Amino acid sequence: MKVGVIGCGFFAQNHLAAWQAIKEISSVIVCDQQVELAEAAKTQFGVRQVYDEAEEMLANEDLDFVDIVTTPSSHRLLVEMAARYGRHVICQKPLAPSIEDAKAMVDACKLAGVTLMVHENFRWQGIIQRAKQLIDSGRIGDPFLAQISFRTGYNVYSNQPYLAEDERLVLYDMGTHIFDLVRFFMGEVSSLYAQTHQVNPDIQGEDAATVLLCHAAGASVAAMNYVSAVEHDEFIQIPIRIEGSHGSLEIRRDYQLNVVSNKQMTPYHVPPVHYSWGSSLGGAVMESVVNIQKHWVECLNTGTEPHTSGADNLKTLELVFGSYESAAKSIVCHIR
Ligand code: NAD
Ligand code: 89V
Repeated sequence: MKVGVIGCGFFAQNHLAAWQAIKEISSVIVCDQQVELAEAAKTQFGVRQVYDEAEEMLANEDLDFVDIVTTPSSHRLLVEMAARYGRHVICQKPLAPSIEDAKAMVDACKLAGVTLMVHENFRWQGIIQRAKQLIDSGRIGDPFLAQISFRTGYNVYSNQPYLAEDERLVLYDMGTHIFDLVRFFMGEVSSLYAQTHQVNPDIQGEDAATVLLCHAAGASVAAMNYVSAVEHDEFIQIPIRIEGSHGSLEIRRDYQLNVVSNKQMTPYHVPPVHYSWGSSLGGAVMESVVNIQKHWVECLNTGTEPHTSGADNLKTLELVFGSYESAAKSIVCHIR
């Protein structure tokens, strides 16, 4: 398969390294408005061709799909451009700055008959996949409570300086990951109540948020911040605790996964698959990027809908924007 990668910045390095590791990918073309970044990608990843304009690449290259790794303000333009050229398309999270934009993108891809997947990769970390397998096997019975936290003091602004300028920060950037995990483990959300805070005075948006989410059978508590001062910073690992009718499951730091089933505890150690090129964000990220991109290739080969399709991701984005509404008005936001 031939992929056209649009955006050769910070996170694209992980996408490009992962495409090299996937045998079905025969050719990678790159595009970046900052053409020097595209040229750097050509050198580092053995890319065949370089562009600085997406439309020129789409017009000149017979691509099987496009992989968009730009920041959200350009996502709608680029997704709809790929759809116009009849190209299947992956787009990084957050899909769009509004639910209306996101719905228009999903509709444009459906109308064009192309597949849209959001590169929402946290659920593709090996330890998350293992946890889901154990829960689906019935080891803890029926889940009724999830506690999912992503709290770190890691300087996220060093690799992603735009985050310090975003008026909407942790719910928009991290909530898209956490709410996808909430839905992955607990199902769809009926209502939510959110509170946000700005702790760091040197940024524009909220850097701390706590959200209570209600499901048909239980509740989730999602806590996220980019400002924690803790003894063991677990950055990019996600402490999770799921409680069920017959037991509980807990993901702890150092890739430890403990299951209590009918009062018996079974420990599992689920470290990420190691990839030689690694990722500045840690091994679990690299593993998740390879996994979601392999999933994408399998979906194209079998004609099946990706787990985090554009249509599916609308339900996650509803929780992001619903959380902002809830926090702004101090109300319970009813989702469906
Ligand atoms: P970045 O700013 O480092 O890179 C984006 C690149 O896209 C830039 O080089 C820019 O020149 C280029 N670009 C922008 N618009 C373009 C256009 N119209 N045509 C061609 N090139 C264009 O951003 P980043 O930190 O790599 O983040 C990119 C996306 O990845 C964001 O949406 C971010 O939220 C997401 N991200 C995801 C993860 C994850 O999946 N875990 C981690 C970090 C970032
Ligand atoms: O993973 C991400 O989406 C990044 C983060 C700062 C969390 O690493 O934005």
